[in-house]
Amino acid sequence: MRDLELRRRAVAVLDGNWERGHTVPSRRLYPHQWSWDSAFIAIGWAHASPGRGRRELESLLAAQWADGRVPQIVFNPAVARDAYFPGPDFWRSRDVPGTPGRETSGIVQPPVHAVAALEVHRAAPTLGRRFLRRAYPHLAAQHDYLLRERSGPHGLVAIVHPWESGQDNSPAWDAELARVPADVAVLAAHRRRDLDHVDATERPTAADYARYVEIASTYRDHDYRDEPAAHLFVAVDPLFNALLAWSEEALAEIAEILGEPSEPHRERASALRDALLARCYDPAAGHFFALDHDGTHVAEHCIGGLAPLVLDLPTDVVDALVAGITGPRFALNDRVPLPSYDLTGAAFDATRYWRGPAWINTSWLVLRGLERHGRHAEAATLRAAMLNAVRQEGFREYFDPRTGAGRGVSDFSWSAALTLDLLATAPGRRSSPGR
Ligand code: 9WN
Repeated sequence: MRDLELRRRAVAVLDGNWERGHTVPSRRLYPHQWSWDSAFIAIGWAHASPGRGRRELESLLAAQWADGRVPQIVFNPAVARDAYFPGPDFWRSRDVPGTPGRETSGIVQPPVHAVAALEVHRAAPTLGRRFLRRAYPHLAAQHDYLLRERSGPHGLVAIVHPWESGQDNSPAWDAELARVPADVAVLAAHRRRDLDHVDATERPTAADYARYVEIASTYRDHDYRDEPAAHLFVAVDPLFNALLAWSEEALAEIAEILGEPSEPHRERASALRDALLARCYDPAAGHFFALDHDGTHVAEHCIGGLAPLVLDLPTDVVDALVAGITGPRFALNDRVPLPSYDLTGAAFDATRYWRGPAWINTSWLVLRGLERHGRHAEAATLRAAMLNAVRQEGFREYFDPRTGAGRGVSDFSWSAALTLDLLATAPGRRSSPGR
């Protein structure tokens, strides 16, 4: 399939998923607005309709809570209340003071929105400046919330639910999750709607779901206050922190465009990068590991541990990460994007969600990192793999990391959106924040 036809199909997917002001990740499985999806989707819209890219981010930011958190899900009132589980009746955001008019979930997702806002601006700078002026205080408040309420003694921001990582059932969370009681009877009161759309072997297990529900309802029962008793799960995700640092770099550029002070953002970006290197990087393994609630390394090689490549890093660290990408664990090739988890790892599962399958968004982040560090040969190979996967299988949610077979839902928005970005930008010619 030629590039032009692939582009046409990608735009058609986004068009089909556009829902008056936002884009659903998937019509069937995810019929509302999701936080980090919207950031990736806006990056895609920047190449097809910058106006929609702006609206995508603005509709998400309009659902920001008074404390600054940008919620993981903004529920569409026009969609049946039980179309997705957990839905608005589970999260009960209306019961919490300081929440917006729209119903939302009470947790967050990786903060890559300032990067997206900058890219949307660059696509149409004249109108984009007014957009940046409106978005900037929201994006700054989003980061302030995370740094104020979620940062720990390690200088990194914690996630309090696996869903906050966006890599829901990654083996990085197994040990921390095992501390939460898995009472599958909890699920009897609810109906998992995901299993209506996707084979159970591709989704998290019932035990994992029971724990997800337990963690979320405990947080809800504390009115989503970030106090120790509200959190049954606490972990540090290198991807989440790398994206926060990258977004701080983007905020610095946005501040410069608007004539605001940029130095505080650059300082925060450097402090996060230094803390990632000090606390998550393991020189012997050549990988960034997640931390458990005690700040101990979780020695699992997950794709999130490659995400700090989007930041400035010492050359020896970049060399080690690239060796990991090209070695047996992540096996870079030009047919299938990067696995979400170590192909040689004990917990590897080629089919189940974030325990092996290849996802377009995480490969795209690594691609941006490789480009930042001038690793053009590896970047070109990864770009070829991503394009090959969507050409062969369509805009699937994820792919078998060994065969490339499509998994999860079809017509998945960020797979289409980031394909538009790949097609729009010649390899090695980008200007991400920090370049
Ligand atoms: C829970 C929407 C989201 C993505 C996540 C992905 C999946 C939800 C789910 O879908 O998570 O947020 O129901 O499994 O793991 O990264 O944002 O596409």
